[in-house]
Amino acid sequence: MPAGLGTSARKFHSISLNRQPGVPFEGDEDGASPITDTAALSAQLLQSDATSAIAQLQRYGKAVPLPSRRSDGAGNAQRLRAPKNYMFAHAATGIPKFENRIPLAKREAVVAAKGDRSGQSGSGKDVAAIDPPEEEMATSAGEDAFFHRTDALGIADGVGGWAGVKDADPSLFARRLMHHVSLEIQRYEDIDDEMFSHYYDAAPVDILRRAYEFTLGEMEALAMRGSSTACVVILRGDELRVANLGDCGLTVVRQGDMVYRTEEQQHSFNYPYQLGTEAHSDRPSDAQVFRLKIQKGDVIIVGSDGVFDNLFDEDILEEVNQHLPPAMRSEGQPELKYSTDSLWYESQQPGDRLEALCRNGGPDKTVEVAPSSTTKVVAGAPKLSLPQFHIDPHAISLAIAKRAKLVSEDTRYTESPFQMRAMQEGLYYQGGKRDDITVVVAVVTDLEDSPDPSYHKPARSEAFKRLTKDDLAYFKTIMPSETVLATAQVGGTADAIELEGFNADWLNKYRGDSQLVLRPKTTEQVSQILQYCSTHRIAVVPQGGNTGLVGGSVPVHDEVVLSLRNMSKIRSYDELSGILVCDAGCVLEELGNYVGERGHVMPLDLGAKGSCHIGGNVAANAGGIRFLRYGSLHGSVLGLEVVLADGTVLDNLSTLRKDNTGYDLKQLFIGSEGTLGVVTGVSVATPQKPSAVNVAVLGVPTYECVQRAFKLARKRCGEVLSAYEFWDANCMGAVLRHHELKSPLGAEFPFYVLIETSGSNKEHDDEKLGALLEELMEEGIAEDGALAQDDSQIARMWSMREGIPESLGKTGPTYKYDVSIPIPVLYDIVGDIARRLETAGLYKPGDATRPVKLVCGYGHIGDGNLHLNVVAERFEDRVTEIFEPYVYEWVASHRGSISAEHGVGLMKRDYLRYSKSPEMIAYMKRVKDLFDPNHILNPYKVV
Ligand code: FAD
Ligand code: 2HG
Ligand code: ZN
Repeated sequence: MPAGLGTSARKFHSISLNRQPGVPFEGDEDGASPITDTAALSAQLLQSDATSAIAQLQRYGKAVPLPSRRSDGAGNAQRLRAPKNYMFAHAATGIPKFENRIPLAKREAVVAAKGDRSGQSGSGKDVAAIDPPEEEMATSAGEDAFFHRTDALGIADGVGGWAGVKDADPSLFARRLMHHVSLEIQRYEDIDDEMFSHYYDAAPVDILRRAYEFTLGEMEALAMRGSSTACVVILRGDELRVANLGDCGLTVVRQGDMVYRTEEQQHSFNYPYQLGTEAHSDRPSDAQVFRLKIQKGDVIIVGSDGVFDNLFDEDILEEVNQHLPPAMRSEGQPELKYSTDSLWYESQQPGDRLEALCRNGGPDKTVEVAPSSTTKVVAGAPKLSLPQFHIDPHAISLAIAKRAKLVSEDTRYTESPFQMRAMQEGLYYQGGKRDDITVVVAVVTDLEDSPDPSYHKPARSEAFKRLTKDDLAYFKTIMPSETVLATAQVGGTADAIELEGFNADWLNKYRGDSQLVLRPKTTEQVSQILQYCSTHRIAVVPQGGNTGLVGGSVPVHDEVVLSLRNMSKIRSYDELSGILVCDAGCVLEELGNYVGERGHVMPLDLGAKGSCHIGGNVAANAGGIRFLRYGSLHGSVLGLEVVLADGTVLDNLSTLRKDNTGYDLKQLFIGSEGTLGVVTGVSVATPQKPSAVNVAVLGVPTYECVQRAFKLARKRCGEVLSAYEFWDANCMGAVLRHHELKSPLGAEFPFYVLIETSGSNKEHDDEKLGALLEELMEEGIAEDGALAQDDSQIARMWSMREGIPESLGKTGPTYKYDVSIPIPVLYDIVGDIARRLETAGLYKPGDATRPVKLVCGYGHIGDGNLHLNVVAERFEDRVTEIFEPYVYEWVASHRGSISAEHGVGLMKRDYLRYSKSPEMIAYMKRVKDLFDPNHILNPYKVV
């Protein structure tokens, strides 16, 4: 450790000080770097002794003939049975320092070139002869590049010192390097590839070498230059294999403590080891190469120096800890526990020396490691064994990247690792280091777990095109640029954080990775978008207010989000008939206010009214609290304007109440959840606003009394009864805890009921409701009751009921089952599930240490619709397994529906058979094929 830094409480990547000449240094072109000597650099480059990249390419592939899997029978078969325990749940965030700084024309040339990679070689400047595959496997964030897979991670940091050098493009170099690394890794999975039989032998340094040769060949073919640092990580079984060259880095956090991180390889200050076109003094074989034994739940962070120059290890650790479940956080203060004892090391070859493996001995410490046949025993045994957990790698990568970005932009920040090192070198430097920031995060999870443990995520369909900047360029020609939100990955300038609200759902359970959000303003734009997407097979997720509860409104992978929020005009309103024609993106509450001022009400109402769109309501066929009175949207919607997958506009915006001319196609789109077309306009009949509304809340002793009260309410007030809702004591507890509301009743009850009447004769309604309440009390069906005296009391009673989902969400991650079951047995399932969870030891009422905190039921009992909610510590398989498919089986056995009103989305796609026969599902698929033959609309959802 350099003198003077040992006293600091904060740690950072250290550097070795053995200078080697011949390669550019890591300068910072915006002048933030203390060293900028590009003239000297150019001179060095011009003199450098470059090996012919083409020659390297030609050598590649022939050099080491590998035995095929088949010819290597027994030995390999045994190897293939070796433990293959873990995989990564992975995500990445990249924030470029500047926008669009990469010379695009040059990048384009490489990407446009087509050919067969295997056995190909570049030749001179003939771009067409180089051989990138169809798709880029790596993503650029400024001059950083990265990729992430379930078994590998990689980061390259294009060296900034090339600034001002003619034909230099370090960003391109870094990206192509990572692209080829990713392709090399893929080869181990291809049974027809010779590497297949070497799956367990894969070594990142070899992968890096092969990728480097390809990259050199490409750069030479393009007559371009660049260099990059690199960190390549692969996972085999429970072993992490790392090749780290230069100033990227890797860190391992285990149960809240940082147990490992790499050292930087620097020739001298700000001058990292690097691979480059004319910088051959450093080679892949110079990389630090090591293996680590990892455990389930380990969080692996691979970052560019934009992270490690701006964040101290403690900062990173703090961010990680905030995203760990409480049981996995460090006990007490998180610690930096770098130690040879905390991990297992294995050398690649017996006798290898692994340099600077652990920080506690100082930067130059060399650790002698055991030969590969033996391993060092872990001293710090795991604190606890957690078979299941939920850690969100996306949230961690975002948090670290954002924090590094904040520091990097703060020129007055006095304590960045870069600043400390510069000062140590005797260079005055203040603040963070402005740089591209890339953070790839992997959470180690069981192979059999899905990459995101909270739900089953279907694999990305390779039938869909991955977006390129050409696609982005097209969209910008058809719609205003402010309506296009794109990240650097697809050639845009938005931060990933800006897309967060479109990628994550209301429950924070489902999360996609879209890099492009389109917010058209007109039907014509929607049509052009879809026409283009159909032609190019680009997957699209229509999105309204994103309040859906079944994972239908967010992308699963990288689908384009087509948000309707910019289409929010009322097109016409007929005050006589009450027929409203409006854009799909109108917010339900705003429509309610609009028609309310004109003496009408929307035929539907629900707790998410402040955010959800009428188009989303139609697409989801939402039910809500007025269903009892006004029925389904299948009745209220008079017409729709829908854009089909191929861009065809189906204009069926009828304002006719009666129209019996053939098939009623609009009905197909109501409840189609964005899988058949994009709703752009809605015509809906709005009923007359009732002049007399009464609301009462009752305290009820049993579920049987809830039913008896309903029966009596229909008998006594049938013609004015407009809502009958119920909820249990657990729901009430959550609402009172999280809302500023007081119960209108004097005591607590096992169940609560809300009765609403809506009519036109206040006296008559008051009288009827009053008589009903009296009777209910007299019969002992209700034990207490309160009748709202004015509109504000009415509103408060309703917000008690409507606030339940939000209150439960504040209590913890919530599993939601929305089922239709015959009313007599409707609540049985709540008790049943609670018992199952108790038997499994996961739940005990009142015991906050259990993984499940609350099991509760509420809903629209008048419609036979129960909302069974289970609030847990986190979404995890061992909890999910208790009720899936149990709930669906239970519902099917009572001939109920597994989705009363929320839809199928992603959540229930695999369970549709519990409510629909094989024949019906087959016909649903045929309808899908008819309207969307390429299946670009909301893929992976519904059917
Ligand atoms: P989104 O959530 O954005 O999308 C829902 C589905 O429709 C997705 O599959 C999406 O792809 C598709 N979609 C959206 N817009 C379009 C479009 N223009 N064209 C084609 N497809 C589109 N639901 C009920 O049924 N009853 C309730 O009482 C109820 N209460 C809720 C209370 C809360 C607090 C919350 C958060 C949700 C509630 N929901 C309820 C669930 C939800 O279905 C509704 O909020 C609403 O219908 C969704 O509308 P949205 O605009 O948010 O659509
Ligand atoms: C409601 O009725 C909604 O409040 C949401 O349909 C139900 O969150 C739920 O389970
Ligand atoms: Zn509901």
